[in-house]
Amino acid sequence: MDSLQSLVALFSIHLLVLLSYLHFTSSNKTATTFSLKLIHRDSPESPIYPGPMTFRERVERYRKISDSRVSHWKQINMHNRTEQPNIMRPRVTTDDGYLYLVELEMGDPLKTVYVVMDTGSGITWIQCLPCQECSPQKFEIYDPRNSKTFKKIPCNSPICYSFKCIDQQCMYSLHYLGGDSTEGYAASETIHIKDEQGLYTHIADVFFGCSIKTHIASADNSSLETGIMGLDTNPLSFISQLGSFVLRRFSYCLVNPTNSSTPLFSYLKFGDDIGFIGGAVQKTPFTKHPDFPNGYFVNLLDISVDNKRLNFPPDTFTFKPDTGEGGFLIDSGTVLTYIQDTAYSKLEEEIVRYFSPYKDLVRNQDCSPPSKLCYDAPMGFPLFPTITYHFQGANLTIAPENSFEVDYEEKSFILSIAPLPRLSILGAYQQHNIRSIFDIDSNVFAFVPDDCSKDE
Ligand SMILES: *[C@@H]1O[C@H](CO)[C@@H](O)[C@H](O)[C@H]1NC(C)=O
Ligand SMILES: *[C@@H]1O[C@H](CO)[C@@H](O)[C@H](O)[C@H]1NC(C)=O
Ligand SMILES: *[C@@H]1O[C@H](CO)[C@@H](O)[C@H](O)[C@H]1NC(C)=O
Ligand SMILES: *[C@@H]1O[C@H](CO)[C@@H](O)[C@H](O)[C@H]1NC(C)=O
Ligand SMILES: CC(=O)N[C@H]1CO[C@H](CO)[C@@H](O)[C@@H]1O
Repeated sequence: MDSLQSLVALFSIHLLVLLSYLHFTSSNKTATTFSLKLIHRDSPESPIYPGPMTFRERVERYRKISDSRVSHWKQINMHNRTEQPNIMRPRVTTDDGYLYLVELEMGDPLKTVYVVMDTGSGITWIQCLPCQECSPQKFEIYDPRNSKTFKKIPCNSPICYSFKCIDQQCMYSLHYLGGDSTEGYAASETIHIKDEQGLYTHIADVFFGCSIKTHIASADNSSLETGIMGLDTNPLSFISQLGSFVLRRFSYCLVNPTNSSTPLFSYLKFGDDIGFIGGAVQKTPFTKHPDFPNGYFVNLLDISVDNKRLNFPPDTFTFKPDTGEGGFLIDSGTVLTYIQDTAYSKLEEEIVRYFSPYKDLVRNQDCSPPSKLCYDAPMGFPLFPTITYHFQGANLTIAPENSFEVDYEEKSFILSIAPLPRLSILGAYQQHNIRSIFDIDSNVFAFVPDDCSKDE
């Protein structure tokens, strides 16, 4: 990690140089604000829409995704790694991977690409033609030879300080934990962002990785993303590049994909476009995790079930350098919430205690993994508890439908929280219908309940 940290320091020094490299052109709209359409991968709007699914099929799919995504966390001891990935991130997968796609228009002539929104990684990349080794993808691979605004990053550019110069070409290479990887040219393109009136803001020279060698173990022809939009605090991430133009602030509101009556898209918003400054917004500072210096960690102090505090010792979730344990990550790319196993059992016990008076509930030992707690319940059982995360200076109360996945057909429900060694992660399922705001300059994570299906 030392080398990664010094890399970050190096990046920071060159950040000002980097920012002056970007320029916005827009005469009709201020460039300090914009939104991109955010589409759930299973939405009819999604280019990889798998077709209609029953509630059970959806839930099973999310569990499969979630479990494989974090399975890599379980295998590693942060302080005794044999793998040396430069990204501490579960694998980049297709089916086993991410959930929310960002629709991005780029190049001249303009092309639409879909990238996965990932608050847990930094560098944005897409596959480019001609590939040496392309991973199969359902829609057209980006061909930079057809774009007038595509540029390769020269080796003497500050951006290239962190990459390698090979045959006078600036080449990036990212190795994800779990073995997946992407390699290619460091490049830049013009990104076009359309507002509701159809007017475009053009952002020239946005750095991205143009992958010509993509290795994704589980890729197949049917369920395919082109790449990743990295939104962590790495100085080369999408949000860091837009930097002061958008006040280094972005926000999303995740629609609940299990509720098929809602339109399954919302917006990834930057800068002023975040809009509301309501009184109910709560804020907690980001904290640092030395193993993930660019990740969005917050300080979790305690958890309540049905407003009853579990009274965890105050340092339960803080990072402990001696053991490498602790930390609470806000992540858009993991489905379920994971609570470090030492604390998970106490949480589960309290939820079991909450349900114990209801004699018509039957605990089912055969839960869909990775969940450990599920019940058979009579039709219409209405009495689910809220779960509250008590952060430093803020309480995030999760509505019951985001903590318990209820299957009305099967008359059963499952807890959307599972145990994990070492680390805790707030996953996408518990973030449904919450506007989450990442304000890097102010160093705060802010949130407020919202109806994401009404996002505009
Ligand atoms: C580190 O990992 C290696 C190989 O997996 C193992 O042999 C060694 O005992 C481990 N060391 C510690 C301190 O856990
Ligand atoms: C994927 O598509 C390629 C080219 O269209 C084809 O050759 C290959 O057989 C397909 N693979 C599967 C698993 O369908
Ligand atoms: C589905 O969404 C609609 C509209 O937001 C809401 O009224 C309804 O309660 C939701 N249903 C479930 C099962 O969450
Ligand atoms: C969070 O909830 C606790 C009660 O469990 C309360 O004492 C505290 O004031 C709340 N904090 C905020 C910032 O609302
Ligand atoms: C760059 C651009 O789109 N400029 C337009 C701004 O709006 C005026 C009037 O609506 C147009 O005439 C410009 O072409």
